Amino acid sequence: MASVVQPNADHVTYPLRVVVEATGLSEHVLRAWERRHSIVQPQRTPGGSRRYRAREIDRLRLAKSAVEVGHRIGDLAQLSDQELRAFVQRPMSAPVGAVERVVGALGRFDGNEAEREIGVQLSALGGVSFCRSFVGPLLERIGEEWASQRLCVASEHIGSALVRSALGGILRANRSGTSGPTVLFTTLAPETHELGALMAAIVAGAAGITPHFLGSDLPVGEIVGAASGAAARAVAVSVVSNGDSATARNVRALRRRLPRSTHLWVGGRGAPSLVLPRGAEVVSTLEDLESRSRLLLLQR
Ligand code: B12
Repeated sequence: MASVVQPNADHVTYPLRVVVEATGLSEHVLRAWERRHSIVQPQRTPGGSRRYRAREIDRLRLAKSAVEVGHRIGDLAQLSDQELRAFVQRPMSAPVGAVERVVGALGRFDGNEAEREIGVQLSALGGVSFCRSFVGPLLERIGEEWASQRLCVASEHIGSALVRSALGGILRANRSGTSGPTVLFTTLAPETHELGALMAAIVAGAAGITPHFLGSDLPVGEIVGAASGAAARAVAVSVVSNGDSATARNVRALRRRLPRSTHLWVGGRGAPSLVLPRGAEVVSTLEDLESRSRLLLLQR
């Protein structure tokens, strides 16, 4: 991609008008990308007008190209320019084929092939995009195939075990280097679906939180004890099964027993159908969780 402005000249800066022209991004989109995602951080004149360096203009053009091939700006903002370039060459449709290949391999009980494909996607996408763009759709497909009896329970179990292992690896690899506030991730008894909580822990960890993953199916008292012992600023529970009255009861008990200053975040596909007590918040998506995590960092 040829640059329209002088490369490597940080002392030369350009006004917004030039950036709009050079990138093809509207002023509105530019401001949104900066405000919400900090994709670049332009300098300001004493009068408050934005001034962009050449490398920032190039970065914006790269980000625009990546968005045009289907990536989400929220997934791109923290990437280096080199990583952005790799994303431009990797259209988002790739994981669709990959999901089908994994499901096919599971149907043949070919765990090696499924594991190989999962590994390819992890190294291509990186931890956070792997969770969002690949694991989410994969579990959805496995669930559909299982519900319509095209995939048996044994195949589903192979898939769950492989995903569990990949997600655990990401969490372990990211463990060092986090110093942000502690958030616990778990599921309340009798919820045994643990993968959503694990994905949430990874995404929050990447946003600067120190995630503690407690596994699944925990009684309220255990979570309260862990929150106190770990001085957690928030507890995030994943609710996947729909309409389980015990889970709803346990969310209420958990809110009652946690200190008021400890946030209680409830996510997962079953969360919107719960009647939540005051002080418990539905955090619907992994993107919402990123925003909550950043807010928590600011409140330190
Ligand atoms: C893997 C799996 C299992 C595995 C779980 C293994 C494990 N180690 O976790 C096992 C075999 C144990 C299992 C058991 C059961 N399962 Co199951 N399972 C699934 C499957 C395929 C994936 C589940 C999963 O992890 N989803 C979690 C994430 C990926 O999805 P999500 O909830 O939409 O979450 C998204 C966001 O909300 C966010 N998120 C999730 N959690 C959180 C938390 C926070 C804080 C935040 C911010 C965000 C967030 O992340 C996701 C991003 O995409 C689903 C299919 C599906 N589509 O989910 C069925 C599914 C959930 N299971 C189902 C059923 C029926 C069962 C069983 C009742 C089956 C049975 N007869 O025994 C049992 C119940 C177990 C129990 N008591 O809890 C149904 C639930 C239907 C319903 N209406 O409740 C589903 C939907 C399958 C289907 N299509 O019918 N299951």
